[in-house]
Amino acid sequence: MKLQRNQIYHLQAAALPVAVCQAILDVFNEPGAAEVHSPLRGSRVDEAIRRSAVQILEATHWVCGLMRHLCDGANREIWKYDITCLQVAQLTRYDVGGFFDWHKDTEDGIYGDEERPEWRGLVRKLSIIVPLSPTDAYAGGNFEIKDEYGYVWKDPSFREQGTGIVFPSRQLHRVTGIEKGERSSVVAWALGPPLR
Ligand SMILES: O=C(O)CCC(=O)C(=O)O
Repeated sequence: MKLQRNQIYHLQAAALPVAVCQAILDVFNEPGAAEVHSPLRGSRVDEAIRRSAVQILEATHWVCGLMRHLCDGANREIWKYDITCLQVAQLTRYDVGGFFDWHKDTEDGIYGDEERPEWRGLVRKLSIIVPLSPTDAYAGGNFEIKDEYGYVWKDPSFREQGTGIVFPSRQLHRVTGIEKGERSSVVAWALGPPLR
């Protein structure tokens, strides 16, 4: 079967202007150590898997409005998933040695009663990432996506400041180690009813 479009990720060059990237960076003033999450082992800081500083922005934050806009455009073109809401956005800063190893943003788990009412019964469907740092502000720190055949997508556009990158949350992805400088990004997740 031949699919008509690349279903792995959607790219929008200069989705956010440089001034907007800077305005988002200005919001990043309460960084905390990034945690990893797994259904079996819960949430914990584990620097063998992920090393960065993060800050969560609630769904009502203006940054989430922009991320939802990028998500909707990509979703209309490619996946046409039912999306109910944006969960939250997360600002991330990677210093030298910072990275995030291969992971998925969902195991297709459905948010249950222990979660916020607006998330209950929903799953993470799409992840939206925008690199906020200028390309030459860092070395290493490459964002990559792995497909189901193990092929690693290393699109040079993934490094461009302000590019909108949208992909299904169940897709493996990573950020390689920062060798020089600092890289910041904003990530958000779109929730919707489970696929049937
Ligand atoms: O910082 C990035 O570009 C990616 C972050 C990421 O993969 C995540 O938070 O799930």
